[in-house]
Amino acid sequence: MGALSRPEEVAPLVKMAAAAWRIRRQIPPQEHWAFAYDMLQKVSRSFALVIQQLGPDLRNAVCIFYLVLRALDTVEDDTGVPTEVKLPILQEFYRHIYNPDWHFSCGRGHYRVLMDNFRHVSIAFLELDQGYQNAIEEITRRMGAGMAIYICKEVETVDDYNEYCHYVAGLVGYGLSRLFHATGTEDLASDQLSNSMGLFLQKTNIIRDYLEDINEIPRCRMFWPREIWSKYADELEDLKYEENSERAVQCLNDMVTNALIHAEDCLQYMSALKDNANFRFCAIPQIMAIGTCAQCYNNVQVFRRVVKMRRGKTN
Ligand code: D9A
Repeated sequence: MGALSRPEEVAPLVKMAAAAWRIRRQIPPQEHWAFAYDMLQKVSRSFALVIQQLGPDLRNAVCIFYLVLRALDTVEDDTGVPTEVKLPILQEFYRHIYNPDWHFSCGRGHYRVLMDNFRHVSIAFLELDQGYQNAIEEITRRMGAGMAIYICKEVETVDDYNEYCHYVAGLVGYGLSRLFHATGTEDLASDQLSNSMGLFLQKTNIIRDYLEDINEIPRCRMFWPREIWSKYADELEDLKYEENSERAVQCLNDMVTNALIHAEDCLQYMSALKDNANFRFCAIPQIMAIGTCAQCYNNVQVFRRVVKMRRGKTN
């Protein structure tokens, strides 16, 4: 319905459907791979299609990397898990991925299905080449340790904000750069540029999700750094009230400007990529993010309803 009222978005949507169909035939036949790709599609919508366009070895490694990260996220996010239970799971997650007998039930919906059937992800992980396994292990270890720090700590300063985003997203950039390099198609990107790829995406999500996060019950954590919002309001919640619209938009613009600091690094990262499939894989989320930044800038609606890019508009 949404797309039909916008004829220019129909062709991209049909292309996406055709791509989805072609790709379904390239998945390894075993049960654990079927589970992995099915899960990927359920938890990541359009991004699953982009992953599946990668070359065969890299695609399997990225699929498992993505699911491992989602599982780690699910543990981090589940406010029903007591901190003393959560911390050791986050810190030791990089060991659990080697053990198909390990499991921990948490999260909701598809995420709970992922956690309850995590053995399939482990079995698939153990089939990856050593170089891929090492990269995924190291990133999972560092991310789990970083998440554990921020379970107990709030994002106060802009430095904290950069550090938190480094743990949950910049490290993903490091990991992917290592996977690309292990495949043999790319030079190893610098840590600085890889980090920026994650920070730009993560900061954009944090900006867009203000309302969703502030209205969450029980409200767990907010990621807008105090050092920025305190210039405009006494409490972060105050930004959502209509009487504070002007200051709210100023604060929003400050946040978007902060995110855009990383855009130049992202362009430099992407311009060094040699393989076209890798380029598309990196560029599509970046295009979504820059589009989201453009949509959010100076837009008070961020504080009223959830601002999302429509799918047909992204292709
Ligand atoms: C990514 Cl393996 C992510 N994150 C994303 C998706 O893109 C990055 C999580 C795991 C992996 C990759 C991504 C893609 C390409 C290159 C990258 C990269 O670095 C070189 O990561 C930095 O958002 C999550 C983090 C930002 C935390 C890293 C894109 C994605 N899009 C969603 C859309 C949405 O609104 O969430 O997942 C989707 O299509 O479902």
